[in-house]
Amino acid sequence: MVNTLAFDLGASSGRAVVGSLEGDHLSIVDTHRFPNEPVHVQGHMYWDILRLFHEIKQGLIATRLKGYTELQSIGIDTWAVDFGLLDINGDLLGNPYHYRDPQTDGIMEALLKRVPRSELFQQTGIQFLPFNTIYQLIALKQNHSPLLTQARTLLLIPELLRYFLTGKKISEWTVASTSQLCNPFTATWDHHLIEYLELPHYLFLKPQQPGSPSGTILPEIAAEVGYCELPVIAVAEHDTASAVIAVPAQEKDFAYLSCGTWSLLGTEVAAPVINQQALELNITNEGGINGSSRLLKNVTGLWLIQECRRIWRNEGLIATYEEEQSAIQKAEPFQSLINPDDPMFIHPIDMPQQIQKYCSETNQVVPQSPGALLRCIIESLALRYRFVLEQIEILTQKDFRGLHMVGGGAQNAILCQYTANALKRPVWAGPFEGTAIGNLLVQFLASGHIRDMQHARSIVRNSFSIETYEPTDTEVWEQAYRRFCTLFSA
Ligand code: ADP
Ligand code: LRH
Repeated sequence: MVNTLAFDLGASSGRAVVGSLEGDHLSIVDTHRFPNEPVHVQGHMYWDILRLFHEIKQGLIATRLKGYTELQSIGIDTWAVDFGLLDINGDLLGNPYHYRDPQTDGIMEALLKRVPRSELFQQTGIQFLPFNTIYQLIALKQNHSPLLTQARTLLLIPELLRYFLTGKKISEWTVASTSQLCNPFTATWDHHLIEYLELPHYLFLKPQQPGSPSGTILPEIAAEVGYCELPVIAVAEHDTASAVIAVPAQEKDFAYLSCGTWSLLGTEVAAPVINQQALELNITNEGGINGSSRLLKNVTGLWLIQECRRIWRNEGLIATYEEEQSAIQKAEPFQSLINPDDPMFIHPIDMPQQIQKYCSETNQVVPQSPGALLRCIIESLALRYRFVLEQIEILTQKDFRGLHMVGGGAQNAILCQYTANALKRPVWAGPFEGTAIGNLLVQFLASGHIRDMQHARSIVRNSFSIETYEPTDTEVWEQAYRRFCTLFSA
């Protein structure tokens, strides 16, 4: 039996997960969990990066105390696009901004007046999202931020946390690809684009492929946490890339939905799909393992619910997942629908009020109770998934038999069922810890305990239970879908 450790940090929470591989069976144990709560200061929104690093050290201590004294390696994956800047001494400059920080408001639109959208897509293959690294850097430049003038190195969040552990500055491809500053064919930074934007070219280190060795934890950290000589692997450090690796698909062509704060829906392809249609559909081509591309679309996901929860918690309403599920079931179906990707949902102060505003402005019934609001969100998400899946099918000329759903959101039974209904196809839910499992699998691939991706996915099928949701009520859902498309000319 061989043990490895994954640190998997999503936008809402983080965890340390030990993976034990015995033959073709992988078992996982959570050794530490912690919330990831952004901090608002003077009109800005930051990640609490030092607290997150502290939690990683706590995770190492907790793992050792749970008896895992021998670890073959560790790896870190996190959300994408955000970064830290290091000065000439290798010290972190400032606190990394959260991708929902308002500093990028209007930046993408302004850049697209200077650079044709088609050209930027041709060069990078990345979906136009207002918070991509490219727009964050332009915002810093426009604000004459001393951070940028002082910076010598840019590290994306998983790279930064790995650097804190090892002292080594190494860029990793899957997460670098999300910046919208890379060429997806050469798997490195697009230096022409960087020069054109007058960004300092020396900030960007050549990205390494997932599975690359990245040193060992620093001696002082080893002493603090009680491990020595612990090797660190640059896994597929973008959490979504890790999630895709863990999809338990048997067939070569499959559709997945990585369901957490975001809903990432797409397929794995051998080469980037960059054409007029992909541009019009605003699809992304992020870097995957073994030179593959992740052709997918970012759909605003459970963020909508997380933000309602935050408001309701302060009002003492709805506290558990069970209460949520029962409130949804009691609410009237298809009263009001929203387009989850409307920009007004990126960072509202009060999500329930924002949804009510949206419904009122689109002349629909305004949902009042938490149950009505949740039902409106879940139905709208399921319908949006159908729209995006059909877009991906048009682009790839493929027909998918069903949808693999991984991530925390795959535990939401109503969401899984409604998605199956909307798609008129089965949904296969699980594993729920997809991102952490993908992280562990890359470590076992790097050590040679797993042969290749087919072997990796067969291990996932062999080790974790998958729940199947068959479609029901398809006629009502078909009508709702037609209404959804008319409402948003989606
Ligand atoms: P991220 O990586 O973006 O932080 P996760 O994959 O950890 O997201 O998923 C977290 C989300 O999954 C939660 O916000 C919640 O909405 C949903 N979730 C987790 N467990 C359950 C559950 N038992 N029932 C319903 N939803 C759940
Ligand atoms: C999901 C995710 C997604 C990115 C977003 C910023 O956690 O990494 O793939 O687009 O966060």
